[in-house]
Amino acid sequence: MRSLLITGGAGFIGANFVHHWLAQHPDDRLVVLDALTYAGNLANLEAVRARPALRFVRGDIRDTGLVERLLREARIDTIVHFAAESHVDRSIHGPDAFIETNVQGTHSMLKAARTVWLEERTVPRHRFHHVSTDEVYGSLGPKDPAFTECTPYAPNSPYSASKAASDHLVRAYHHTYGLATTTSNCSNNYGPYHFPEKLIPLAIVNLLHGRELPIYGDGRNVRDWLHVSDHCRGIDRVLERGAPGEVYNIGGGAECQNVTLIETLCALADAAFEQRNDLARQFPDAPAARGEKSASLIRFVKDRPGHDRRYAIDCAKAERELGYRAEVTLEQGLRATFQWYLANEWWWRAVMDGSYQHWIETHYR
Ligand code: NAD
Ligand code: TDX
Repeated sequence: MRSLLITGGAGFIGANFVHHWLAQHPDDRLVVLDALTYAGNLANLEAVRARPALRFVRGDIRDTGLVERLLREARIDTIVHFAAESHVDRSIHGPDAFIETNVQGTHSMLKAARTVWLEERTVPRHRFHHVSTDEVYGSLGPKDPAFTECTPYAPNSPYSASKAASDHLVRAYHHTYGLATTTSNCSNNYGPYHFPEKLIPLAIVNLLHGRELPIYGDGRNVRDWLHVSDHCRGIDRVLERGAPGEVYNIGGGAECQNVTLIETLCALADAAFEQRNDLARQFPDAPAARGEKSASLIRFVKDRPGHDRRYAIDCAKAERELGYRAEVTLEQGLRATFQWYLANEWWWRAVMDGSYQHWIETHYR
């Protein structure tokens, strides 16, 4: 039985991971530590809130004393570290929070783990798993081979630079102090509970409201899309089979240009409105409610500064050493994600206007 501390467990991937872990490892205990920034929402954990195995603590990963206390109190043996500032556009407008949370916050987590696990020796075995990104490897040309774990780091945005710094700190704590760390660098996730500022959920919510679909630059930038359920399975494999000190790339094997991705979502919306009359009543401002093409909302807008052209992940190492393989195709995943947003309007409305947060704070103080 494991006792896990999951940082950022009220965010998009962290919450999906909490759902995954509770379903796959029902005997384990989980503590979620999350500051509930704009990106963290207890609504993401609503379906599992009553589970006795789950404890939620609102707090900041930079509070090293708090992290140490949690590690001792719950005899945590496994940290899965998701907490971060994660949106590239926000990092361009305000990099400070990215340095504070992603660099200083990760260092605070490492310091606490070193004190409690290596000095106080509270548990016989431990694992610090750090969740990182393929963006640390920089940008690929159209014919370049995909990123491997040996690709040199070349981060281009304040976000990816802060993640790169955190990866180096994790590596250093393994080599210098012997902390049993693993790191995974994954590609662009999508799926349920994805905050509607990132491309896919933003496009879904906008097209349902008849709002423009902004595509940066020429829209030919390529991302390697990974359904969040595959990412969770990948991290699970790293925890079960990964070796301390190692890094694993986790990808979806689904490269796609942004413009193609948006056109696919538009086609899914058009088909859904054609099949279901009720959708026109639920979302009367959507072009598809009037029988018009959702793609009419596409607008090519000013490019993101320093916009990376292409990401692609080579996950041969994870396949070989962990038995990892992405199971969800991009077509299946986009269809399921679109359906999830249709069925969970309460969720995206609540997280966008913060009303769920207010409700939970007044009811569960
Ligand atoms: P997210 O922005 O949805 O969630 C981040 C969570 O961290 C939120 O719940 C937030 O409240 C919490 N948080 C932020 N600052 C905190 C602090 N100082 N203390 C405690 N909690 C804090 O992010 P996500 O998309 O779920 O990403 C999770 C991790 O995965 C991040 O480390 C990110 O860099 C990495 N990643 C994400 C993607 C992706 O496509 N979303 C891809 C590769 C890697
Ligand atoms: O409105 C938009 N229009 C647009 O063209 C937005 C929000 C994005 N884009 C483009 C920029 C990217 O090429 O779409 C692509 C995807 O953008 P994001 O959803 O912002 O993701 P990205 O910048 O690729 O970073 C994501 O994947 C790697 C996550 O946000 C990171 O946390 C992760 O590390």
